[in-house]
Amino acid sequence: MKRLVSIQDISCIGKCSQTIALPIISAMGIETSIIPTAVLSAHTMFPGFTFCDLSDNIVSITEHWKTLDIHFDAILSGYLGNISHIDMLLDFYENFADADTITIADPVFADNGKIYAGFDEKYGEAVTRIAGKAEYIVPNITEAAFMAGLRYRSDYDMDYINEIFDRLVNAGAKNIIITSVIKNNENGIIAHFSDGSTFEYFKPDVKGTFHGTGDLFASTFAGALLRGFCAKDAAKIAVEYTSYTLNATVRNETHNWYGIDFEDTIPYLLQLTGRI
Ligand code: PXL
Repeated sequence: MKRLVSIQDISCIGKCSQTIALPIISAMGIETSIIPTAVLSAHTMFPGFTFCDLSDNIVSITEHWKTLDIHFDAILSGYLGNISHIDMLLDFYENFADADTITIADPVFADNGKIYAGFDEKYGEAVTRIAGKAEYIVPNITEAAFMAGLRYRSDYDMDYINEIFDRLVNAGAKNIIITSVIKNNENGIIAHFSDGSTFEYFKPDVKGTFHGTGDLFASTFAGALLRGFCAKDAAKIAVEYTSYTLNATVRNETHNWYGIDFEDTIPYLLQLTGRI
């Protein structure tokens, strides 16, 4: 069985980061190890959330793992909490990313033109260092613009997106998949790969803001890569599954404001990936 390690926070309520990565990637038939970077009482959209930084634990977990004969087929990172966690992730790559380890980084820190509570533009600059090391980065359009040092624009066009790609490639990024791109009332991804090829895939936009959508995309994409799909097919599967889950969430009258109802849609993920 392939093994992935997911490096991101645990939000005890809110359905995001580890509480999405663990069920989704496990359901895809991949052993999912975790390193929690922080424990939050609830994700940062909940007023009054508590935040326990686990930096010391990240170091001790890594030190212990160095004594084990353990190999990761993929390293997936998401919300990291602070700049020192970025250094820890890069250090983790040094120690555990072998020639055949796929590294996927979601530089979670902003959305809809705004930086999340607890982050600032300095974090945006620092997270760009991951772009130079990870094989795949999956920022949303807001994060991609900040990482590229551009002012976020809601009225973007392909020139703006190509400018982001150019700047991120100059910063060392290899394969860039920009998520949450709106084009002709559709929502999807535009990707630029290290071989110079591009790829885009869109589905009808679902109105509203749904938390954890990026985490669902990144987890599905990472899992699909490990199931042997090429990057374009893995991205397409991730868009299909995310869009399907958003629609299912909206239809579910009891859905919560704070997260998406992926629990109901896992059978479809298994179909998409040919497991059932
Ligand atoms: O969904 C991304 C995410 C992950 N973890 C925490 C968050 C967010 C987005 O707000 O607050 C703690």
